[in-house]
Amino acid sequence: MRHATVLLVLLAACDSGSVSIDDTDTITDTTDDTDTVTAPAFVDETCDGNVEGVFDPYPEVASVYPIGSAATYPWPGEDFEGYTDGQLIESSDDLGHSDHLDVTKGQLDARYAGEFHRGFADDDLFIALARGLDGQLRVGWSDVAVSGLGSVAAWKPAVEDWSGLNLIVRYQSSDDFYFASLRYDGEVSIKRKHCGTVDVLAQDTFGTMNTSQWYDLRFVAEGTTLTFEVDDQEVLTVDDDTLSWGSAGWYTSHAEAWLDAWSIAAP
Ligand SMILES: [Ca+2]
Ligand SMILES: [Ca+2]
Repeated sequence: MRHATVLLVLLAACDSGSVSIDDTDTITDTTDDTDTVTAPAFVDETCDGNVEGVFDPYPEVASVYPIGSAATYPWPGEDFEGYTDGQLIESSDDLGHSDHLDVTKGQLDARYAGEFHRGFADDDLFIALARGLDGQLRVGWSDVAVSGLGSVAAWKPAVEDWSGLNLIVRYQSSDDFYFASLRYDGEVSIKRKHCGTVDVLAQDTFGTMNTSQWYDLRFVAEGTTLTFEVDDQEVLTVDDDTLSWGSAGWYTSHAEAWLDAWSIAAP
């Protein structure tokens, strides 16, 4: 059944404005399972097969990659100071444009706001992952804190309750990662996407999420504990042992979003 579900999600993603990442509860699995799908090499062999179109930054077997804390494998960070106003940093059309990050959905631009130099993303679905390297090999962070400043300038017409600013940890593929969300509906949540299925691990009421307000977001993975902080306050924590390492970064949905001070550090 998983093949069919993933195919539907991928098909949905082909429509402009559709989002394949979040609560796909309403997707009805109507296809049969007789299609033969050739699965690419995939790091998470616990999943029951994977289809083409899944983005996998770790295409070889997991043992190939340097796995460790962000203390062992640092990432230089992105403060958006080194660009001209309007400069393209990367888009998902060309993942080779910037070496230190991968924009796997949408586009990331540098944009000036007066004296401040920020990142800007305004796609319905935007994902950017830090790309840590050890020699030529992509690093997988185990214990890691991803943090950054985010501000929604305006919501897109397709905004949903769950739209908002999100941070990602332990991203092993576009089907396998954790994300923490500060949401349009005033909720905060920590969710797990594994084998293409999204599950809520923790959720609570945060309060109104204002536009044109900067939020200081931090998502920590340490051992099996995931913790989400907003403006230096812990808002959610939960234990889950499904994913133990991966990349980390930003995900925004249905937002014209300003980003800054993107950091990867030890918890
Ligand atoms: Ca890149
Ligand atoms: Ca900056």
